[in-house]
Amino acid sequence: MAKQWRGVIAEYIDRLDIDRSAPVITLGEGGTPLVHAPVLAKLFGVNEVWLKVEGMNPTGSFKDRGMTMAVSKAIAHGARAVICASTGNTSASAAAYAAKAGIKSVVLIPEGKITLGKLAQAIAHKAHILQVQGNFDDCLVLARDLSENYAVHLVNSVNPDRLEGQKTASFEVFDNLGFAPDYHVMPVGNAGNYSAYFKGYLELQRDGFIKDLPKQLGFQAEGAAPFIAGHPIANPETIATAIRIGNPASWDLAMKAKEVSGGEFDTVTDAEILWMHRYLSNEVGVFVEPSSATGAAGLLKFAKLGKLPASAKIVITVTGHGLKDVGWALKDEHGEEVKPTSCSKNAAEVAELLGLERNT
Ligand code: AN7
Repeated sequence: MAKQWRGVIAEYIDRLDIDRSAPVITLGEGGTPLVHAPVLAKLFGVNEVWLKVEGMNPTGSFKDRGMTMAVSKAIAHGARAVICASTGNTSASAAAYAAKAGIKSVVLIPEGKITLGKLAQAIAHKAHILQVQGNFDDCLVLARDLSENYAVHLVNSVNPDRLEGQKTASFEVFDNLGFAPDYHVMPVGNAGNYSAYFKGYLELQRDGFIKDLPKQLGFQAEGAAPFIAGHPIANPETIATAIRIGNPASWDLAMKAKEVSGGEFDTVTDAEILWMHRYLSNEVGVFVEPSSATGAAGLLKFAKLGKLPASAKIVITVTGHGLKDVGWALKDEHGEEVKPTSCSKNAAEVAELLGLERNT
């Protein structure tokens, strides 16, 4: 019988801050594909590129790695309910893991600003959903307030259990490649994931597996780029709703990760994000939600600026699945709705329509 991947807690129990005897709430998260992408290496003019495809997690985003830890620990602490603020993916994940654990989930989402796919997930996993009249940052303030004063356990990435679980992605990259990349690139919202990868790589270095840390490049959408502004933003705006965040929760951790790794933060425009979103699905075969294309879009910007050495080996984390936000995929590059062509049931007519040559 083939062995099944057991989820990040069982796979990395020796390297995680959790008791061996603790309850484990898992949906089999982690073990995601590292897809070799020579097409991108050529586009960026570098040696090698791989995509860490985090949309292949159980709820379709990287959040599951942290949620298995956060919900397992919540159960160990006797929690009967979890709460989170979310731009969509955290809420989908929290709702699923709470369902698996048999406890209640409460999710606070910015009114009208999460994708239908993510909302459907929270509904499907029977979350108690509240649309807050405000943005993600307002939702997080409210979630923190409620968890400090009421019997509900916070599972946003300000909870260190989340980052502890998410660091396993660095372990997998090293386990798959046998080395650490020169650069690790990703989108940045709250910078929880950026900080978690750093934690993972730092532990790999401490334990003697790698010599140098990957330089971590983090990209934000131009209209929601507090790290580039150098201060929180009051009204973040971008089509990449997952990263529509103005006051990142992991500010200090991320600044340290950037400095110690020799990394950088920069911005990309919504148009650059949408271009790369299409390119990844058209040319690489990997369908991601727009926000997840932000890292690769930023790398193209860096390539054009001549900032990437030709010898570079690069891993890009694509954070969430394309099916979460299908609206952008259903439009062409001019913004026109794409409709499949109608046809008859006649083979000769269809062959002509397709321009197929007859077999000789
Ligand atoms: C697809 O779900 O913040 O920098 O509430 O869903 O760790 O915040 C999502 C963030 C990147 C940014 N890509 O990660 C939420 C939420 C996707 C995301 C990010 C998010 P962080």
